[in-house]
Amino acid sequence: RDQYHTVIVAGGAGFIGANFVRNVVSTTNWSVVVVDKLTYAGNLANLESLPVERVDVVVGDICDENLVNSVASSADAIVNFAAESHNDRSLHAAKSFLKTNVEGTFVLLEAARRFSIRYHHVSTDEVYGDLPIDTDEAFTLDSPYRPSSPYSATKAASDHLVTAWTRSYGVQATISNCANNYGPYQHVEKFIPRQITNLLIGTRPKLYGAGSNVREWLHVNDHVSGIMRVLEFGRIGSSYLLSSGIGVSNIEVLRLVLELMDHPSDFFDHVRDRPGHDRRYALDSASTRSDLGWSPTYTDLREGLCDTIRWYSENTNWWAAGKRGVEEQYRRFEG
Ligand code: NAD
Ligand code: TDX
Repeated sequence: RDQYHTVIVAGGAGFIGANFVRNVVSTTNWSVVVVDKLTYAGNLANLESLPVERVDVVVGDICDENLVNSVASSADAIVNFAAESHNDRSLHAAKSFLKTNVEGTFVLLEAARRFSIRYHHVSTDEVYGDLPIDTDEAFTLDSPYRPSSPYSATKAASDHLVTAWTRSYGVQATISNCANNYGPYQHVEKFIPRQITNLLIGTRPKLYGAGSNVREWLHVNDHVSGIMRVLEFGRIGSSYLLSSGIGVSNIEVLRLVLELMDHPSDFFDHVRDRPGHDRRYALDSASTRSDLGWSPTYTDLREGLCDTIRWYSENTNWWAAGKRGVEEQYRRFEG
């Protein structure tokens, strides 16, 4: 951990980035420079009550070379969480996904190259595409990249840039590909917080199609601890798969949320399915676990969901203002 003094956290005002910054402040003595454009998904409230002498916030775009170079010149590392992250949005307006996810990664890599600093790229299991529902197969580091959505195609492209910049220019980079996250500060457009907050305002949850699609759920704290391990012990040029082994269908997740929030198990609506909807994600994280000595602390989805439901119940001010706009947008998406 002593290898870093000042770390740039791109996208540090978003869901996972903000949880990462909080972890850095409480477990290291690094200084953090958050670079965040504050899109609809970025929220300074996510960084509230952190010590100003440890966390500097620069509001700006990772595609802005001058800005990135000016912060990178006095940093030891860049950890990149900045992205357009929502599949449904990417199906309606992909351009900002190309811009931020691909061009933004290029700009950060060029800065890492110019100033010879460490770069860590936060990516997703979705780069591998999907798996059949009725198998127990899981993706490994040898699985081919086969992204299906505009979002995942741009994440795959950005991973390839990282690999190429390491090989061609010797950039000191690593990648982590993580399963679906849940936990505090997740935007209410995403599946779990959308349904929790629907129930808190008395609206019926919305399930795409039959709800048989399977996601592997990792608590955000465990994602953050995995990235910390990669920063500390990761081998340059390597990718790491971060996952929980907790693969659950959407309808099962929803039934658990309904049960934990004291609603009948049929209190939800089936809505139009997502076009091209990936069937199942699963990662084999055995090599990451043994190489980095990492494992998730949340091994029970019920416990993680209980904590998450409590957080959204106790922090209505954090999400209430944005909820109506998100649901209006979904009504347009869902036709
Ligand atoms: P998020 O949408 O909650 O946050 C993204 C942040 O990036 C926001 O603060 C936003 O303002 C910022 N941002 C967007 N465009 C920017 C730009 N051009 N310049 C600077 N900042 C910009 O996303 P998240 O869920 O926290 O995801 C973070 C990263 O983790 C993404 O790269 C995503 O692909 C990856 N990931 C997410 C999950 C998940 O389940 N949420 C799983 C695996 C990987
Ligand atoms: O209202 C909903 N109803 C529903 O059934 C929403 C918002 C989603 N769903 C389904 C679609 C997916 O099968 O729930 C599942 C999870 O949906 P999202 O929360 O949109 O996540 P997903 O598309 O799986 O992608 C997430 O994990 C991988 C993150 O958003 C990505 O950033 C990450 O790369």
